[in-house]
Amino acid sequence: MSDSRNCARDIDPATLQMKAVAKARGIETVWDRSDANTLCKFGAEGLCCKNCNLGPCRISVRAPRGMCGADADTIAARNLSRSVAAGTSAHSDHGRHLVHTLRMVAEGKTDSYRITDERKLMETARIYKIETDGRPALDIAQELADVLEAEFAYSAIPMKTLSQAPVKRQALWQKNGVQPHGVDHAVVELMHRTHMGVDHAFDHVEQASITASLADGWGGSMIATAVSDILFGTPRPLLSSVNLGVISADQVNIVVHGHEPTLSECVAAVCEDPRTIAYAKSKGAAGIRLSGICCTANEILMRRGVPVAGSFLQQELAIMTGAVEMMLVDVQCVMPSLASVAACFHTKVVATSKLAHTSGFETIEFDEEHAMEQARSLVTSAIDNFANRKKDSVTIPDARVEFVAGFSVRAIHEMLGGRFRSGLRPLNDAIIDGRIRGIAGVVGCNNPKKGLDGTIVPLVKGLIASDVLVLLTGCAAITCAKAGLLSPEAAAMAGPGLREVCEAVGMPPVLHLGSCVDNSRILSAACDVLAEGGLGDDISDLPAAGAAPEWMSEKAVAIGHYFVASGMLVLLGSPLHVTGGEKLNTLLTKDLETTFGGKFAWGSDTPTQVKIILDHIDKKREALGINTKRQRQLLDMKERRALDV
Ligand code: MSK
Repeated sequence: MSDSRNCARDIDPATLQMKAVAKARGIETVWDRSDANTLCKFGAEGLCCKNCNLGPCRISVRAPRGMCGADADTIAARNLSRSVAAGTSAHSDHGRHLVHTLRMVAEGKTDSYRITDERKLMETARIYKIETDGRPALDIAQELADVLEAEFAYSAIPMKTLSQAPVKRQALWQKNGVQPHGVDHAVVELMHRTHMGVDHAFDHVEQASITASLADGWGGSMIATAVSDILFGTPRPLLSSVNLGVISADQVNIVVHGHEPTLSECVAAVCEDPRTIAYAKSKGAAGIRLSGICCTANEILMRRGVPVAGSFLQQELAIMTGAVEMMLVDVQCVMPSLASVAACFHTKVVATSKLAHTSGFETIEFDEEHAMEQARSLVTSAIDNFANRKKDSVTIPDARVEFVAGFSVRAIHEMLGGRFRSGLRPLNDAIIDGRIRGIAGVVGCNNPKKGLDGTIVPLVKGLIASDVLVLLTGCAAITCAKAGLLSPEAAAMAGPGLREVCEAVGMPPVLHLGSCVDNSRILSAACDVLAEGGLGDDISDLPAAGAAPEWMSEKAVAIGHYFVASGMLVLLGSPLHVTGGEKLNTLLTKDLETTFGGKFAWGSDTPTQVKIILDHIDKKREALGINTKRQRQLLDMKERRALDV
C-alpha cells in the first residue's frame, strides 16, 4: 500500500505506527483509498447535478447551464441544501431515538434505563412550560416525551425548542422567515424544494437550508443532549485516557463506535459487573477493557470516563491492533471497510442499529426493552472470542494520554463559580477585562485530506496562545486530548491572561463538551454567557467564533449553518462545495453576515485560520467597547455594584 500524500501532516505517533503495520501487512486503509481516489473537481465546487435524468449535468465554461437551464448557483445551492437535510436528519433521528427511550422509561416498558438526572428533567420540562410542582418524575417524563415528539412533526407554530435562543435572535429568525415548524417538516420541505423544477433561486434555497439547520441545532441536537443527560446523567469533570494505547494486551477488548449512547451505556454497565469480569477471567483474560471510537466514545466518556481508543480516522487502526475481540457499531461515521480489516483478525464487528446494516458485519437489532439482555449477550460473545486472539498478530502502540473531560454547561458554571454560587460571572469578567480575549468552538471530524490531527492541533494551540478559551466537541476533542491539550497543565501553553484564569480555577484552557450532537451545549453556553451580562444581547455580539478545520460529514454542513444562523463566524478548513457558484459563495462568506450576524470563512493553513478567528473576535470586542487590555483592579463591593454589567 502506498504512503498517503498527506502523511507529513499526520502528527499522531500511534497512527503513524499503525499505518506502518497496515503497509507491512498489505491491509488497505482510508489513507490508501484517499491516495487512490481522484478528487472530483465538479463535486468539490458543487457543479455536478444528478437530481434528474436529463443529465447528470456538469457545469463548465462550455456548458454554463444544466439541461433544464439551472445555473451554477442553483445547482450548488441545491446540492448544499441536500447535505444540510442529511446532516439535520442524522442528528435529529438520534434525538428522536432518545425521546423514544424516555417514553419507554416513563411508561415502565423497559427496566434497562431510568431517570438518572431528575434536576435536568425538571429544567427541561420548564423550558417547555410543563407543570412540575408536586408531580412524579415519570409523569413529567411522559409529558416531556409527548412534547418533544411533537417537535418533529409539523406544527402551525414554530418549534418550541427555539425559545432557548436569545429573544433578539428569535425575533431575527421570525423576521427572516427561517423559524422551523418541525424537524421532519423542515427536511421534507428542503428535499421538495430541491427536486427538479421547484426552487431555483439560490438564496431562497439557502434560506430553507438555514431553516432546516435551526431545526437541527436548536431542535434535534438540543433534544438529544437534554434527553441523554436526563437518562444517563449530566456530565461532570472526570479523568480518562485516550489513544490506541488504551487497548489492553491482556484483557478482553470491546470497542464501541458510532453516535448513539443507548446500547453503549448498557454495555458499559455490564462490563463493570463483577460477574462479567469473573467470566472474562475464567477465559484467561485479566479483565475487560471497554473503549470507544468517535462520538459513541464521547458519550460514555463524558458520563463514565470510559477511555477513548481514537477518533474517526483511527477506527480501522483499532482493529489492526489485533487485540479487539468485538467492535460494536451503531450509526454515523462507521466505515464499511471495517469488514475487510476485521477479516484479517479475529475481531467481530457487530452492527446494532436497525437503520444500519453493512455487508460483512454481524447484525443484531437493538431494542430498548431488552437492552440490558442484549448487552450481556454481546459482552459474553466478546469474552468467548478472546480465545481466538492470535498473540503474534497483536501490535498495540505505546500511546495513551490522560485528560479531563465532562464539561457540560452545568459543570462549567460550577467550575467557575463553585457548587453553591455557580455561574459564569468570572468568565464574563475575564472576557471583559481582556484576560480572556474570546471563545472559540472547535468541532468536527478528521479528514485524510488534511492529515490526521495536523490541522486541528496547531489551530487550537494558536488560539489558546492568543488567550482564546477553546470549547471542543466530537473528534476535534479526541484529537486535542491526544495532543495533551485537555489537561490543566496545558495552561502552560496558553497566553498569560487565559493561563491566569485556568490556573486560578484549575481548568484546562481547552474544554471537552461532548459528542457532535452536543454542539448544542456550545449554543447553550453562548446563551448563558449573554444572560450573565456585559457582553451584548445576542450571540452575534459575543467575541466568539466556531471552526471545523478537518470537517468531513454532512452533519458538519448542518452544524456550520446553524452556528452561522445563530450569529457566529464559522471557519472551515476547506470550503463547502459551493465555490463554483460565485453568487452563492458570496452569500455564504459575506452577505449572510448582514442578515444573521454570522457567516462562513474558508482557510486552510493555520496562520490564516488563527488570524481569521482573532480578527473576528477583536472586531466583536471593539463593538462591545472592551478591546483594550485593562489592568486587573481590585474592587470593593460598592464599586462592583456600580459596574454596569
Ligand atoms: S464522530 S461526524 S467524524 S466529529 Fe461525531 Fe467524529 Fe465528525 Fe463523525
